[in-house]
Amino acid sequence: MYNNSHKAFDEAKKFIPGGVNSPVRAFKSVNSTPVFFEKGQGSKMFDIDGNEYIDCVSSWGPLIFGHAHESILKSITETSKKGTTYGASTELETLLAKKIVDMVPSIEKVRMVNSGTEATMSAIRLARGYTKKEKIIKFSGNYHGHGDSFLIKAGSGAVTLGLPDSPGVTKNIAKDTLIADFNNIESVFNLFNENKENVAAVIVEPIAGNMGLVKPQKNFLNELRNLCNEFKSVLIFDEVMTGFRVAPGGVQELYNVNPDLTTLGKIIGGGLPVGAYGGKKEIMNLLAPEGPVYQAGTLSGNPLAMSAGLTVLDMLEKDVYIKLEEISKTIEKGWNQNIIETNTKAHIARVGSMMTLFFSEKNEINNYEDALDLDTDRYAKYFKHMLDMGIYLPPSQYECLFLSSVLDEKDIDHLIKSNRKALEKLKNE
Ligand code: KE4
Repeated sequence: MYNNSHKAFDEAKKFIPGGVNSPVRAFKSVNSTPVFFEKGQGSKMFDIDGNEYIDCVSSWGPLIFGHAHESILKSITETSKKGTTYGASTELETLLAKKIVDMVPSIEKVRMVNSGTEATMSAIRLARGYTKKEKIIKFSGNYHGHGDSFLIKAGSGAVTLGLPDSPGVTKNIAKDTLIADFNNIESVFNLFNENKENVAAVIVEPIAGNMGLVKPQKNFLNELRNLCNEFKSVLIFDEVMTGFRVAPGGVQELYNVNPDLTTLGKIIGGGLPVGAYGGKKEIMNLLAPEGPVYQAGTLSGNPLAMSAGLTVLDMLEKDVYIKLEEISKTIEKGWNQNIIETNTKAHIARVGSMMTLFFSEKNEINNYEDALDLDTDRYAKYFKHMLDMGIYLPPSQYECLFLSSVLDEKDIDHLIKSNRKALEKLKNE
C-alpha cells in the first residue's frame, strides 16, 4: 500500500536530514513513515503508490479552497508568463497590502516576507526597536516558527518530537524570552511585575493551534490587551494559522480585541511561500527604509505569491465562511456521535474549520500542561487507521485539522464513517 513511499523516504534520507524539509512531515510521532504525495486536486491528495486521500491538513492551513484551484493556478500561470521575480517593486504588492489592511481590523500598514517564521522574528525585532525594551513573553505550547527566541517551550513539531527547547539557542537569547501559561493571566501579570519596564512584547496565538486547538478562555485576550496597555508593551497576535481562516479578519475580528501587531502567513500566499506582519502605522513606520529597524528579503512580495494571495483573498466572501462552518459542524457532530457511541475517551475542540480530536481523559484541554497529558500513542493508532481508509489527518496530536471549503457530501460521509470504524478498532487495541 505504501511501498513507493517507503522507497522514496529511504532515498530522501540519503540527502535530506531526517528525509524531510520540515520535521513534522516525518510521521515520527505517529510511529509511521511518511507518505510521499504526487498530486492534489480539490479535496483530494494522491500518493506515489496511487492511494487517494481526503485532505484534512490543507498544507497546515493555506489551502482553504483545496488543491490546484483553477482561479489560483490561472493567476500564477498568467503572472509567471511576465516573469517570476524582479527584486524590485510591483503594484501587485500594494494591491495585496491594501486587501490585508481592508480585511484585518488592526492593520494600518503591512510588510511582506516569505514565511511565518520571518514574520514573527521581524515582529519581535520591531517591537523591541519601538519600545527600546528587551524581554518578550510567549506562552508554553505556542509555536511561532523556528526563530531562536521562540524555541522555548514551543508547540507544533517541537513538542511533537519532544524538543520544546532546542539546542543551539544560546542562554543569552533564551534569557530574554519569558514563558507564561496560556489562559492564565496571573502568570502574565507576575512576569510583567518581575520585569517591570523591560517587556517589549507579548506574542500569543490568540486561538492556539500548536498544542491542538485551545481556545482563549473568558476574557483572556482582553486582559492581555489591558496588561500591554498598562506596561506599555506591544501586543502581537500570531495569526499565521488563524488569519483569514476563522474569520475574514481572523481572531481579532471574532473576539473584537485589537493587537498592536499581527503576523500572518499560509492563506495569504494561496499555497506559495508568503508571510506578513502589520499593525499600527506608528510602529510599522519604524521599519527601514523609513525608520531604523532593519528587515529585508530577496523574494519578499514576489509577484507569483502576491497574485496567488490576492486571488484567494478576493474569493474569501462571507458565504465561504458559512459553507466552511456547515462542513465543519457536520463533521464535528458525526465524530462526537461516534465518540459517544463507542465510549471513547476523546473530545473535539473546534473554531470554524480548525479542529482537533483530543485523545484524553480530560473533557477540555486549556493549556500546555493539559496537552502534555494527551494520549499520543492512541492518536498514532487512530491516525494510521484513518490513513489506511484514505483520510489524511495531521501526523501529530499537537496539530489541528484545517478543513477546506471544497469537501463535498461524499467526503463528509466518508470522514464520519471512517472515524467510526477507526474508533471501533481502537477499542480492541
Ligand atoms: P512557517 O515559518 O512554518 O511558515 O510559519 C511558522 C508559524 C508561525 N506561527 C504559527 C502560529 C504557526 O502555526 C507556524 C507554523 N505552523 C506549522 C503547523 N502547526 C507549520 C508546519 C511545519 O512546521 O511543517
